[in-house]
Amino acid sequence: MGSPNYHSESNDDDLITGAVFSCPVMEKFTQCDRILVDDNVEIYGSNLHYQRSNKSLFGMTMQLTTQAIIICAPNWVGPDDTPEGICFAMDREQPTKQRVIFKYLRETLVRSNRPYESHNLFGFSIAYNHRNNDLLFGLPGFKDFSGAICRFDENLTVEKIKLPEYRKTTTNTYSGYSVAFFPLDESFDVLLVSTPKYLNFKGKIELIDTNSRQVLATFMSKNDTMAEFYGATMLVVDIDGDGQHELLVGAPLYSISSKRREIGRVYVYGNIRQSMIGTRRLYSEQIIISPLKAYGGRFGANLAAVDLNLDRFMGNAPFEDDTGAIYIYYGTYRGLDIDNFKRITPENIGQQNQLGFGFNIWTETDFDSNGYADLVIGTLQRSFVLRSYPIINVNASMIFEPRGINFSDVRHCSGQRNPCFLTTYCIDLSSNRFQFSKHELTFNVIISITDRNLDLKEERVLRKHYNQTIRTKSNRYCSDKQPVRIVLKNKDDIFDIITPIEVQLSIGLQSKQTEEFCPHCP
Ligand SMILES: [Ca+2]
Ligand SMILES: [Ca+2]
Repeated sequence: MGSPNYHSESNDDDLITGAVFSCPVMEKFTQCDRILVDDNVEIYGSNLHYQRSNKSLFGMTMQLTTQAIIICAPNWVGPDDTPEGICFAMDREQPTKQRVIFKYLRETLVRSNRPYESHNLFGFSIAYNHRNNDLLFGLPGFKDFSGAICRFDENLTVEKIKLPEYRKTTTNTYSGYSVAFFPLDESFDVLLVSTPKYLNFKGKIELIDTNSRQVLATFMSKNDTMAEFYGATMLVVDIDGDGQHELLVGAPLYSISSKRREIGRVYVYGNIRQSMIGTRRLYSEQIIISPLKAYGGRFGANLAAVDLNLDRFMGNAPFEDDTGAIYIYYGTYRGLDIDNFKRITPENIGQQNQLGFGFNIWTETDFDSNGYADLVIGTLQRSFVLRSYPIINVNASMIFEPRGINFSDVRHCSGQRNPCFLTTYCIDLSSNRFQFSKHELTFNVIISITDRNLDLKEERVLRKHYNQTIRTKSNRYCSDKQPVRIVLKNKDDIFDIITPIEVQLSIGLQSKQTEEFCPHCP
């Protein structure tokens, strides 16, 4: 866990050093160990010795590689008082066993005929390529904040990647604010770099071929707004599972009016590979606007992918309603399902007074080894681990007997004089991982008759709701042995007997048993 504004009270020199903690999530009592970085270690490739600096933002960015944990302090100030940034490669298994401290070599630049050292902000963003063991770093402060990117291979050999020069002034455009690798095919990766303040905050993202140094594609924000900080975040993920990756881009400062400022939106691009052949723009673009449109919510300030239902998926997190919320969208073979999402707020997990829930998300660890990656959700003060369980798809059907209501026919009504009808419902369950025969599920089933007249205090036709708890170890449950009798009011008590009735079946999984729920899945 990174804590970039950590202020150690035992500090002699009273610095905001930042800190990173290693926390055993599955232990009963969580005691986190601080990963300390020794001063005076030689910085790789230089004869300088590392000294910590105030407000270095140590722990702001972290990246796991095959062998190491990379932790960066992008605002670290070196000997010439410029925030150049520095990174640390720790052993993945033993983080306290420090390996290498490295940074981008300082470059002396010239402004108004005077030389100055560039504010690199090295390590502000990181991406990792598993196939080549390459690390990509953003340096958005380089050269008067025009920004730069560089790549390190596993031997820490640096390659500066030249970004295209723009004709207009490029200072303060922040190229490298976010970086990513994009797998073009099975063996070839290209780079994505965002420039969120390009053209006065309009923002753009470039897809760059590192061999030919060519820009293969450019993505830009829509013309309907200014300063939405397009490219603050990027996510490369195969949403529809066709083997080709899609790109998601966060624009968290998107505003629609002065009352709905900084609500945020996310762009989803598909068909990227095809659009690079020829000159025509062929990629598809879809936009998800912050569902709540809450002032200052900053939807899209963070993006993460997790295969929760083992069926392609993406999660997404903003600052919303003061406390924040995360949104989970499901990927289907037809693309992202924009309409059906899950919103999780601190209140949903019994936590009040949190600030910035979703400020950060980690989705790469399955802590309880149940086959499902769990979510670590950061706030401004704490982190929460949300355990993931197998997703069960529910399909329900109902049949009615008789098909129409005859008020004078009370044959099925068990001696009562009220009109009634019988219904049989079936619930079909399916899941990629859940073994129905091994674990009992408890459902609460409610049958009600919805009434569209919301002003009405009492039910129009129904005498009482039907409510039942079902326990099953099967993937199908039917009430056919015991059809449900729905008893209606007497005809004289129903003021509207013409409007057809709608019967609603709601099925809720009882969550009381979460501890036992699929303990050894799969
Ligand atoms: Ca795809
Ligand atoms: Ca898990």
